[in-house]
Amino acid sequence: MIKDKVSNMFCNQCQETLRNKGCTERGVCGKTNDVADLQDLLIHMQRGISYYQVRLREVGKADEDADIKLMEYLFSTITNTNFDKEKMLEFIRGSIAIRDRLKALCIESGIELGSDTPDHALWDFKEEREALDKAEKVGHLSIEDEDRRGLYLLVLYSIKGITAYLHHAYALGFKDESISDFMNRALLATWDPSTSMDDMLGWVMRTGEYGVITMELLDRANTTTYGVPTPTKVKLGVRDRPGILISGHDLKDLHELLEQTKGTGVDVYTHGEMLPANYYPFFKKYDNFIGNYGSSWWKQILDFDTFNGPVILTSNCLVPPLDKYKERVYTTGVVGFEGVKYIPDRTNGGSKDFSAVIEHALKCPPPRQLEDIEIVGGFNHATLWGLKDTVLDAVRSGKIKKFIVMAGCDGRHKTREYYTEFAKALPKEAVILTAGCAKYRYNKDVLDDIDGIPRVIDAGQCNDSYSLALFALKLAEHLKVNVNDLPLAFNIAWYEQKAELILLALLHLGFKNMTIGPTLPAFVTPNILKVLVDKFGLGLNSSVEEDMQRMLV
Ligand code: SF4
Ligand code: SF3
Repeated sequence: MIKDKVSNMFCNQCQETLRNKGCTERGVCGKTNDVADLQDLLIHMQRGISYYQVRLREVGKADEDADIKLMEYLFSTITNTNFDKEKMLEFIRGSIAIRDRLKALCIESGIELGSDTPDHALWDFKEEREALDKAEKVGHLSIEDEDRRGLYLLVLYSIKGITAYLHHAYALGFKDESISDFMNRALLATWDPSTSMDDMLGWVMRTGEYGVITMELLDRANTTTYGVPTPTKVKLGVRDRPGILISGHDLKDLHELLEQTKGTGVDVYTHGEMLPANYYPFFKKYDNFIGNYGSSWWKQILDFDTFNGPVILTSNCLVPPLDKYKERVYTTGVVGFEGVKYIPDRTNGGSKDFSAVIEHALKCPPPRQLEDIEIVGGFNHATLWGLKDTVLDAVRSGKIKKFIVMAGCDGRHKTREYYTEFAKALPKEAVILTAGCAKYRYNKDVLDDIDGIPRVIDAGQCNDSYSLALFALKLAEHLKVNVNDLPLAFNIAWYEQKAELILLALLHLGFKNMTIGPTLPAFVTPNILKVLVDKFGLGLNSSVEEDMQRMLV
C-alpha cells in the first residue's frame, strides 16, 4: 500500500476504492484530494476532543455538545456524505474550539493533565495551507505497521458507522452516553502505538459490541417514535402532481417534511435507503406520502433526472450531482456538496424549514413514471417474531429449506450483478432476508411468496440488519440450538463504513461462516484476514454456482 508521491490523499475506506487498494488522485466517489486530506485531519481533531472528554467523563463533567459534534464530524466523513472543502475546514475549526473549551473545563475542574500532552490535544492553525500540510502527517499512513494500521482502520471506519446511527437516534431524542465514551476511548487507544496488538483486536471486537448497542438504540428510537414496521406493499408508480424526493436514512427529516407538505398539493416519495419509511405505521397517515421512486443510491444520476422535482439528501449516499438536476438538489444534516443548497439544522427545539423545497416543487412538473409495481417490506424483529409459527411450519414441511441473509449495501460496479444472479438462481425453497440498499439488486425480480411469506423479507434500512440478527438469535434460543445450526447462510454485500460496523456487530453476536463481497476491504491485511478466517470462518464470495452449492447444504 504505497501512497502516490504526486498526491496527498490516500483513502481506502469503501468497497469501490481504486483497484481495491486506495484512491490517490481523486476518489472514485468524486471526493477531492483536499477534502480527503482534511477529513484525515478532522479525524485527528476528534482524538483531541476525546483526550479531554475522557478525563471530564471520569469526574462526571463530560460535555454533551462535544459528544454530539464528534458524532456529526465523523459522520460527515462517511463515503458519499460530505464533499465540501469549506465545510471540512469549518468542522476542523469547530473541533479545535470544542477541544479548547474542554481543556479549559479540565483545568477549571482541577483535572491533572500531565506534561506529555499529545499533538491532537494541542495543534492549531491559521491558514488553510497549514491544515493541508498537517493533514498529510496525521492520516492513517503514518502508522507504519500494516497490521496495526489495518486494525486501527477497522475500528475507525466502524466507529464512523456508529456515529451515523447514533446521530439518527439522537435526532429522535434517544441517547446513550456510554457509546460516546466508548468512541472516545477507542479513538485514543487505537492511535496509541503502545497499545498491544492483542488489545487492538480487543478494540475491534468491542466496536462490534457497541455496534449492536447503537443499532438497538436506533431500533428503539425509530419504533417508539414511528411504530413497529409491519408488512407493507409499497407503490413504485407516481401521481400527476409535483413531488419531493427524499433520500438517506433520517426519519425525523421525513417526518418534518410530511408535516410541512400537508395540504400544499406536493407529494412526497422516498428514494434509496428512505424506502423503509413506508413500512412505519406513523407515516401511513399522510395522504401525500406516495411510495418509493427509483432504486438504490448510485442510480440517482438517472432517478433524480427523471423525477423532475426537488430532491433532499438527509444522509449518505450522495453522488456528485449532474448539472442537469443540480439546482434541484438540497442537502441537510451532515451532507454537503459545494454549490448545492443546504437546509439548516433545527434550532431551539424547532423543526427544519423545508418551505424553500416545497416552493421549488410547486414550480416543477410531476415525476416521470419509471415503473408501476409494488414491493413488500416491513419485517421488523417484532413483526418477524409474530410470524415465527408460520415460518417454523414452512420449515418443518420443507416448503422453506434455507434462509439467506443478503443484507448490506449496493454499489455501482459490474461485479454486483452477482447478487441479482444469485437471488434469481435461488431455488423456490430459499428465502432471502435483507436490509439496506443491497435489496435493490433483486427486490423487483423476486416477487413470489411461500404461504404468504415473501421470498424477499425486507427488514428495512441497513441498521435494521439488527432485526434480522435478533430474530435469528431468538429463534435459536426458542429451538434450543446454536444460532449457527439454523438453516441460515450469509451472503452479505458491503460498500461503506456502516456495513463494516454491521459485520463487526454480527461477529460480536456469534454468527460464523459468513460470506462477504464483492471484495474484501482493502485495509484488511493477510494477517488480519487469517484471524477473521480462523476465528470466524469469514469468507469471500466467488461464483454464483459455487456459493450456491456451499450455502444450500
Ligand atoms: Fe475512494 Fe471510497 Fe475513499 Fe471515495 S470513500 S475516496 S471511493 S475509498
Ligand atoms: Fe446504501 Fe449508501 Fe450502504 Fe444504509 S445508501 S446501505 S450504501
